[in-house]
Amino acid sequence: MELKDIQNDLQIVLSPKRFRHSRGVAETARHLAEKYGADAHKAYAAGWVHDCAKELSLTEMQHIVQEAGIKADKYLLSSRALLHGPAGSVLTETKYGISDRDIQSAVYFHTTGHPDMTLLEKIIFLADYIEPSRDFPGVDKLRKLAEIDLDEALLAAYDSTISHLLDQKAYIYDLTFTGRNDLILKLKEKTNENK
Ligand code: DGI
Ligand code: FE
Ligand code: FE
Repeated sequence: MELKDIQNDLQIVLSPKRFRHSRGVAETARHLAEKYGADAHKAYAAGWVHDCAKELSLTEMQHIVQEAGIKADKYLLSSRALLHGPAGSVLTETKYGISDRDIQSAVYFHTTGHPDMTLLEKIIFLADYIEPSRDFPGVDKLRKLAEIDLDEALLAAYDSTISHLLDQKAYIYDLTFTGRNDLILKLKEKTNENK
């Protein structure tokens, strides 16, 4: 499918607010890709589709991932917040015809991240957080940090998500923790190398 046709479909399946958010993620991701040396076309397309499954029911998401043979644990399978990434990555391929694995994995992991993220995965994770229609305390600081250091901004986004989940007494998925810890170790190594 051409990107224009994908956008037309998203306009139908997403609320106006979510559609605006998706455009914001696409444009922010393209900017970050140009800045940090990732493929800007892939970043733009991944940004558009990253939340394509967000407004499906949990049952629909479960069907999609099970039919695709994705191994999902009970925590992933029981949460729309966690499952819309994996379900969206399936639709990226089956509904929108995007066979690019880098784009698919950026969509798959955009909510939780994971250890050893690719540059494109980091960009989508962060763009999701800071795109122009996002409005939460601290977002401007994060936007500024994203212009200076991608990994430091990613860590701040992880920490803000985790704090928020702690405040809500929510279940925190393993990949959210292990992704954050992996990044902390890598940033410490980077600091030590520069000493
Ligand atoms: O889909 P968006 O709203 O654009 O953003 P997102 O895909 O980052 O999803 C955000 C939601 O996911 C938000 O309500 C926090 C939640 N979330 C992120 N990591 C975890 C999580 N929820 C749980 N329960 N556990 C996590 O580890
Ligand atoms: Fe999302
Ligand atoms: Fe999003």
